[in-house]
Amino acid sequence: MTGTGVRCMLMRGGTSKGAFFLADELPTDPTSRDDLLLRIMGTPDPRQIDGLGGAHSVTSKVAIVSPATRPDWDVDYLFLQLGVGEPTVSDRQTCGNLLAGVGQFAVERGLVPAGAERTTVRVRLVNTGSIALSTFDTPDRTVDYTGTTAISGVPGTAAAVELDFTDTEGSVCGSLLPTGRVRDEIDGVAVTCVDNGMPVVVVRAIDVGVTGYETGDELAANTALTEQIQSLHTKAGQLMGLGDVSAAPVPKTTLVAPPRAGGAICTRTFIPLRPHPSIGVLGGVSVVTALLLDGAVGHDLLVTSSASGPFEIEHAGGKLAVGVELDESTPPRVRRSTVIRTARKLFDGTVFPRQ
Ligand code: NQM
Repeated sequence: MTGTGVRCMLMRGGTSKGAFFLADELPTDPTSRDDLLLRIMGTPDPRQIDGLGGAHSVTSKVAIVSPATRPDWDVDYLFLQLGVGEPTVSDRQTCGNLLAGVGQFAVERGLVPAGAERTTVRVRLVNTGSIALSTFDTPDRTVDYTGTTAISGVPGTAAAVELDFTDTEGSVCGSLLPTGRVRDEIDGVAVTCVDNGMPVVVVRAIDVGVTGYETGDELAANTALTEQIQSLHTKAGQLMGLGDVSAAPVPKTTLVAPPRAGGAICTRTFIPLRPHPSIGVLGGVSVVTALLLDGAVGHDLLVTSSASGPFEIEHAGGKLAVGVELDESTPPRVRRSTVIRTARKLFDGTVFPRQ
């Protein structure tokens, strides 16, 4: 396929942007596939100037979609995180933001028929094994991306995409509390390690010497903080059973602080070392799940009037509202998690990879 074009749809999904492919239009061998994707995205040039990537991890993403392997769902979605300055391709996490475009892509490519007004696509997240339902508008049986829903971090409005997750609990690490405890200590700092679809280390901002209200640039400029986050990332990865995570995008670290804009909690997230402009979807769901647990780091900071939300997570770019339904058993179980996103088709055509 080198030198020739590959069919590709560029989509914004939530606050991420990525290249969407049908699996059977890419090489089947993962090594050749990853080599091709690196050249398509322009990695490892930090500017990704010769490819589709946008020089940030939230715009250096790939979704590979294929027909379902079982009748229990409609399509398989494999997410790949491509490095920006490093030639890495990782399948160690999924992405709930790009997921917001998967159902529409499946309809546009003819994998799933559109409903008369609305369509629900059952998507299997190949990276984690869980299933998400994605529901979106299809008036006249065609995908309509236009609408009146605004989400923080994206200018303007678009059609709402409802995402509903089940079986995300422990889907990367094996259990909701992968260390077996609701609270651990790393480098003398109290942390809660959680996995409700995304492995996350929750830390009080004040415990690492910041307020939790800094801008991304201020956090990025704080080299002592970056070193601390790196150490937390590496050691939490071991504690969570993820092994050597030095080149892996997970676990994420989320700093929490009291809300100050009417939300349930204020957050600043690192993916894994660079400040996130907002917060990931499953990252946000995992943080809220942790905060709901008695004894978790930050539990006392959560401001909420309802047991299942929606919980408005304040982040560096605004707010993300998530719903998390827990049952009260011991240990607690997650019934479902929900979030509203928007998505948009940016182009559909042929991409020509760098030689
Ligand atoms: O947590 C960024 C994003 C994500 C992932 C990241 C995501 C999620 O903002 O489900 O969406 O945490 O790497 O898209």
